[in-house]
Amino acid sequence: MMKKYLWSFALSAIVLAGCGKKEEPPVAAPAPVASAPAPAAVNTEEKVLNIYNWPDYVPEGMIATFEKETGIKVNYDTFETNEALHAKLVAGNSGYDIVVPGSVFAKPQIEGGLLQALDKAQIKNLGNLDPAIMATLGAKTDPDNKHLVPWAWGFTTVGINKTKVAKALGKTPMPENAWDLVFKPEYTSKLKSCGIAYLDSPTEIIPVALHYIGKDAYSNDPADYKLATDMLAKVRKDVRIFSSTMIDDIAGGKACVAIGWSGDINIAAARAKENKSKDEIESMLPSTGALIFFDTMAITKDAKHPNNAHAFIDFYLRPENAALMANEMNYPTANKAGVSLVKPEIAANKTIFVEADYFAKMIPPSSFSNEAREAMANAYNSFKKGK
Ligand code: N2P
Repeated sequence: MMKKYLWSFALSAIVLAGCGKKEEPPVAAPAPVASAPAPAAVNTEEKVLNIYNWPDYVPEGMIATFEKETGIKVNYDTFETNEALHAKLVAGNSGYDIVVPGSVFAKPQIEGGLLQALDKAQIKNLGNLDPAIMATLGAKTDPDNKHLVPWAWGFTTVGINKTKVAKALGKTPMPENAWDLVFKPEYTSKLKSCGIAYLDSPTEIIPVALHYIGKDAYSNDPADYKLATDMLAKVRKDVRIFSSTMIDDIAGGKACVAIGWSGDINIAAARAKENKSKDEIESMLPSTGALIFFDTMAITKDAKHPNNAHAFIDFYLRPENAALMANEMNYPTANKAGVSLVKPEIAANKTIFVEADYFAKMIPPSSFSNEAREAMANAYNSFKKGK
């Protein structure tokens, strides 16, 4: 029992230490409902909800259950990068009610007025969330937790097809730091034969590269991006795929090593097993740490169905739905009430619910200025073009 929660305490400790506030009080659960409740407001919105989320993030059947229960028809679309979602929000009139940005992007989106404040009275399950995680989000990204509700969290790391990597490396032993497999020419020159894949997004790759060269992963200094891309240029010719279909690429054998997201790598591992592949796929815990992300639900400023959006957020926050997400998508949930419902084999998987000592090494998310993000995109695009 105790052990399960260690990561969340560790998380709040590092993140809060990082911003010089050691004793941030945890966010209080919403006050209990008064004895004479006001009659529930009638939701007169048309029975439609438009959701925009990452692929492979919602358990099968969850949307159908919500639709059946509420009579609300959900249009569920997916995006592959924070950049793609951000561009839609900045353009306006996205048509989406709920979006799920990473916290790194949610911060400028809140500041830019692209997301609306939640009506917490409509989200009675808010108290199920882990106060330590909410305090972290509140301190770094969303003051007073006004806009964001975590969907899941996870980390960007190295995924490998152990069988193929061992074969391609031959006599060269596995490096101590798994990041070497994707960034060090000594390894990439060998692994290119079985396929190296990178996520296809500046804000996924440059921060990891910055971390690898010993810089702040969330540096806002373009000079640092230059150093990161100098390092990346040395391995560019060895990178086969810039991927937006990483699960298939790893499980289907197109890539033997990848920079990817922890849960997706675990999904690929499970899929390979289902397909009776003899290859073993593993999500690594690099010795210098991996990069944590939080993906958060928010309601767009111009949402046409804000009441339906609140109803869905409340539905998702039921402990059993949070546990379903962790069980099926292999990402840890920020829903404390749901943690005890997570299957033992998922709870025990150290690449999903990582142990406290590894947690302490991980790099918590921060954010970038708009100018820095642009400079990063330019650096990334020239890296990708090989120029
Ligand atoms: C989707 C995972 C998204 C994680 N399967 C990165 N934000």
